[in-house]
Amino acid sequence: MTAVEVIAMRSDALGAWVSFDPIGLYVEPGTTIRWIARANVHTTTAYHPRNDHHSLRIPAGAAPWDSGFLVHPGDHFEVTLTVPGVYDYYCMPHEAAGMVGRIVVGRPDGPGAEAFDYWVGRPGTEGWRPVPEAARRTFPSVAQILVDRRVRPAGPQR
Ligand SMILES: [Cu+2]
Repeated sequence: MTAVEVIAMRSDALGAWVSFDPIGLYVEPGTTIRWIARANVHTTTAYHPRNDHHSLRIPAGAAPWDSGFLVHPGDHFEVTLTVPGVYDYYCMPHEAAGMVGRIVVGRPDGPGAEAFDYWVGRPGTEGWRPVPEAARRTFPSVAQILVDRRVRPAGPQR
């Protein structure tokens, strides 16, 4: 039996507040993650150079994913994460607004555990896009995910 964890893709009525919920999650290797759109239009897209030159923030041996646009409430997308490490991902239309999430699979290591700019100046990273400021502020820390296992986002009433 495969374990399944659900991550909701939320928004307030005006789209001023958008978030993955939970934004931080710990799972064992082999867990299936199911993202479900609840309001607004979202994607779940791995931080990986193959996804529009984003920096690599998933384990080196893991396959990147990109759901494409999930338009209707209830639309969903699944990925099974088998390679241990930290996985950072974003929502394409809302990355600049800070809609990002982090999953720790078994072990808190790999590129997703590095500082956001770890790759700057390294050969082969030309053209990689830095993580936007609002996204940097939104990621829960790996340490918090290891303690809480499931990190809820700050609500729209901030
Ligand atoms: Cu979004």
